[in-house]
Amino acid sequence: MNFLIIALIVLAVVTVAQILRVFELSGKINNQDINDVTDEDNDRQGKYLLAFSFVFVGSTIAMTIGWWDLLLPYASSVHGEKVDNLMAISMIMIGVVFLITQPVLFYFSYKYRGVNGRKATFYAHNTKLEFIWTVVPALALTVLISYGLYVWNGIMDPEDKDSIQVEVYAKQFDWTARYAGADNKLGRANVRMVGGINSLGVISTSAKDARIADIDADIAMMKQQIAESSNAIKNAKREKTIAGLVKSRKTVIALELQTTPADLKNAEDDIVVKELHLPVGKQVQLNFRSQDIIHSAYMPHFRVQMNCVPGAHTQFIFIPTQTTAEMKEQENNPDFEFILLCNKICGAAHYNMQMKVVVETEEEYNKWISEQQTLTASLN
Ligand SMILES: [Cu+2]
Repeated sequence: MNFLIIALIVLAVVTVAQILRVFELSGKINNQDINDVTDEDNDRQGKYLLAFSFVFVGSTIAMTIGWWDLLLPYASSVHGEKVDNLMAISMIMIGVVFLITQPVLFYFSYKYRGVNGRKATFYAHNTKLEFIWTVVPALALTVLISYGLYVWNGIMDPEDKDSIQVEVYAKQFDWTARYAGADNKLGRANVRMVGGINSLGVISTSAKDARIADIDADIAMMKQQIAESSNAIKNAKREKTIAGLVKSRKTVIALELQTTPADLKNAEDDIVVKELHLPVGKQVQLNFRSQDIIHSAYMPHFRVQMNCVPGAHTQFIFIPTQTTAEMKEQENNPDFEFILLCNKICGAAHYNMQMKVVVETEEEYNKWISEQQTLTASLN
């Protein structure tokens, strides 16, 4: 099949070359050079250009109207409205400029299409004109960028309210959320504490005890295997594994020792879940971490996006304004769900790296959170 396709392409190229050759030869017979540009050629090309301008501008307008309903619904967050306004103003300015400049560009190309003997005017310089086309776009861009920075600063530096603290943890290829519990303070975490149920590596005394118990069980198992086996090569490997486990054990103990009693206490009531629940109208601070590579937490309906960087802490503060139930009604779609998805191509299953987000009333949220088990409880 591939061979046939290549053969077909080669044949097509040869055919075109042969046809051109025929034109050239027939031109020679009639004492014409086919490279000469005639007035008919110029006229035809000019009209093609005009026709293309209608297709180009027309299809741009048609696609904008036709795919309008693919745009996101109105923002479901307080700052989202400002982002949408910024976007709308930019798009209106771009649209107006596009609709003026493109038709003019094509029309003049058509109007002054080549005619044998016509000479182009040599117009080298006009200070006034250059001043206008420099100052007008500069002013427009200054206004847009200043407004953009103003909006951005307002979003990144929100009013200081008591935000609900939630951690959003990214790894290939899923999301996990951690709620701060009754104290609204997240405990510290470290990737070296990751193990068993403690998938986020939260540092607490009970997490340490559970991890040490796991490691001790592994060491005991390895030792037993060594005692029962006479395979020297396999046993040497097992000894190496034990050495690694002993090192991990030391690290886990050190991590707990280095954590302040207050931080250890903060971690005890943390709640780890696989679904993000947010109360409507309340300020939320999402704190992002990543276990492996850069991911990006994207919540399109709230106009929220933030990179999740291994070894770094990033955050985003916002206020949701609509519940999932309200959105189902507004969108006339009983299956509507808010969503958090990864917006950095992070590997083979990137497309499926998403988490459901539920926005509900404060009562519903309080009920939900009270039903969740703390990490400490699930470790015991
Ligand atoms: Cu990802």
